Amino acid sequence: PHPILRSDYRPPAWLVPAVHLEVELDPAATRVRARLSVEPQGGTPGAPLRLDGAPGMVPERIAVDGRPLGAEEWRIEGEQLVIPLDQGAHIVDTEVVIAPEGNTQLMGLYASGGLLCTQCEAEGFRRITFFPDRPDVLSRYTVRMVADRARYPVLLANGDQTGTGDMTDGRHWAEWHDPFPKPCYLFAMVAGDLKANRDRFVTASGRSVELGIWVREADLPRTAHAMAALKASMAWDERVYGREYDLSIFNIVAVADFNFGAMENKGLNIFNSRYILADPETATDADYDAVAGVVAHEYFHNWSGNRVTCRDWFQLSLKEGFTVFRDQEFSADQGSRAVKRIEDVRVLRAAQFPEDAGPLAHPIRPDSYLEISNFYTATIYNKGAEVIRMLHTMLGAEGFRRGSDRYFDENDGTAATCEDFLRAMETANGVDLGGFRRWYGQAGTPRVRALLSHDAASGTARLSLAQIVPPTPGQPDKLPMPIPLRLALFGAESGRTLVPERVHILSEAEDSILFPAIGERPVLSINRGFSAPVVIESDRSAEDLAFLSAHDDDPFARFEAMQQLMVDTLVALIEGRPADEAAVIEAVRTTLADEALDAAFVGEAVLLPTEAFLGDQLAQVDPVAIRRAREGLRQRLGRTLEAQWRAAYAATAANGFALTPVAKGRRRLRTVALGYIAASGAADAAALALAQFEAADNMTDRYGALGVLGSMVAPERERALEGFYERYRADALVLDKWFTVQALSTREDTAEQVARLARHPDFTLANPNRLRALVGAFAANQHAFHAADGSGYRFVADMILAADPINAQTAARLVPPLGRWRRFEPMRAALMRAELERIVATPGLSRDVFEQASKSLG
Ligand code: DPP
Ligand code: ZN
Repeated sequence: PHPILRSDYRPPAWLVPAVHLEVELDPAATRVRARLSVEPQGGTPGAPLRLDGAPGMVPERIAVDGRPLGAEEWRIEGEQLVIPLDQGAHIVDTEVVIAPEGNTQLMGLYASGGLLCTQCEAEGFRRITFFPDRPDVLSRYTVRMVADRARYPVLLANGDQTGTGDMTDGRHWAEWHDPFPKPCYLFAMVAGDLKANRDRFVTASGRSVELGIWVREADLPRTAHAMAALKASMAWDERVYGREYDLSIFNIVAVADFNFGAMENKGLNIFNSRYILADPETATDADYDAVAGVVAHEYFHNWSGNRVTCRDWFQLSLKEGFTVFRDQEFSADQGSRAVKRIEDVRVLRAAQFPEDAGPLAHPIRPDSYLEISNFYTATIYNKGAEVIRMLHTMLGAEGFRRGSDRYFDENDGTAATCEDFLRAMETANGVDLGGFRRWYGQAGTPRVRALLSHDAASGTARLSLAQIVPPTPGQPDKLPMPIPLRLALFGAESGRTLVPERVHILSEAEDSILFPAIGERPVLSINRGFSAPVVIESDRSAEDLAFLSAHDDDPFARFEAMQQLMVDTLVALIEGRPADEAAVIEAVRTTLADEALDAAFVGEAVLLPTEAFLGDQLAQVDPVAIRRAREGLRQRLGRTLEAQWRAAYAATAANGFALTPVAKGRRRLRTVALGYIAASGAADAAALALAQFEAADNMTDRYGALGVLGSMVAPERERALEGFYERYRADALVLDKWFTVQALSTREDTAEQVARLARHPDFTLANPNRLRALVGAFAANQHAFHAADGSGYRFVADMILAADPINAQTAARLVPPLGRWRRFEPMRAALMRAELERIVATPGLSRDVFEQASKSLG
């Protein structure tokens, strides 16, 4: 396969201002008649019309301007239909027959449960009909859907419904028209037996919008939270960005089989049901938050993605990074800003930092790809959001808003680039973001060394800063990047603020700041609020970190100081150096005792860094040594502070379910405390966990207890797992949790259990949620996946190869854990590498898996 290069971008030779589709829906044979109005774009005379198609797709009929074409008047080249055309506008008709029920890749038109639905981003539309499948071809769509009335009573597409009617043969039809020109990746269509939770939203200018969340009838009671989140998102985008919704209908459909989390199709979002359905019995607090976050994300795309779309897929972060930033801020405004920031940074560190440090590292605006589906990454999304956040930090909220207004004004209705976004920010604010552009082109997580020295005699302090952007594949040498660092100084003795927070932009490789009038020894608080996606290397002592964890006035910085203290201690333990365990234990004790802190924050702050994150801090990963050190410290934290954990556990006892931030925080801390009580080895831990499991009136407490039990060797564990299965076996989303909790277990027999679960009648490779719930979770289990005999690697590789022919996109997303082989000690590295080699050597591999596995070997 040939790489697609960003530098090869050329504007399309032909535009398609209007599309008429007539779709006769049938699971086995759906007939699609497409009528494209095409016109040449200036400056490319003589180029034939090229329409993308899918492997094996053949047109049953082609006509130009009403005249059927003979076989010699068109050709298939690769997967493209090529039609030579005279200059000037034409009407091109094609007709194909496709089979949605055989479509296991879940791209294009496919069947899920009893539904027929579509997923077109990035390149799914070409599986539905021949079309220039690229985001810079924008068209107005009219769609006539025809289907069996009994089986598919509801027919939905983008825009407004313009007509419906019955046929004489038991079928019915519906016609939809979307007045907004859009790229084909935003096309959507759904047919099925669905019921709607209906509501209404009146926009700032007084237009009424009909809202519908469409699900199976039995799921209707689980849609209230998504609906509330949708209305809150619509109001938030008006208030914070001045963006109003623009159609009279906004529909969401939940489907059980979906590659992404959700999809922002114009006026008809299609969701993975796990990001719509929520009730206390089946969804955890984290699930509730994820539902609201994803509903907001997809809604916000209506402006950042749909009204202004991407010129080409190299610009993906233009819409994704910006929209993730928007949904993060929305969620921060709905609950605890500090806890949201902690969660987002956790995700960045768990998913993006390793990507940036490995063989698949790429800048947020990549330069090449084999398969675009592989680029829906933590880098494009989460680092992309951090890059936007840095702009927000540097320009201030008002300056950022001026820039975003300008961006939307200038680019509305067009397919834009990251450069267009940056230029709008520049002109609106009269600033030069020249150097900042390097964040778009350079991969790798910058490391910032920050050393603070104090001269008591002169009463001055000096902060020396130095940055290094590490080499990444294809990018051996990097230039320094502008790094906005929020920082402050506190007095080590007095606890006073010596230098209030300021933003310092480290633009050069090295820099220093002189602080006058610093009488007492200062303690440095830096990268507060995680103002830049970098790694800070400082020489702050355990004492100073403990001080910050108790006294910093930025809650994120307090969390960060505690994490750093824990990391320093654990890395020392892993490397066999003297470690200050007592400092960690006392800092945790102080945090638990601080009554000014809310429970949600405490629950986050007292957690030890994950085994994976610890591995990322080491020159070479030895999972056994990491686990031994971490479990040892966890046990000592559990034992030494057992009374405090029990007190926290008692103080957060559930009494009546509420979704308020306070109630959520208490549930969070409760399960964290339960985990430490279990870690202490207390004899009653399993009984306590089972009691929580059985008494729970909500999934957060129940699943929290199950998570603790999952790693125990106790009869209570089996009882809880069996009870959970019996209670929820009919609910796919909850059953996913049952698979996950076993795949994440730290027990010695996890590998065997997971192998058995892969043969369980409820396991299937065909459902992406289920595949991720078992295999994705297992690959994140640092103990079982990294078993010394390589059995974990073999299992994951086997699953990738088994899933690849069914769903290449989802299979490819399981490859990166194996791709981290270079980071591991030689024995494991060789075993991981061998599995990647076995994958690459397999005949008939998809482009998706081939790209991920071959790049991982490189
Ligand atoms: N549907 C995916 C998302 O919203 C891709 N656009 O991020
Ligand atoms: Zn998105």
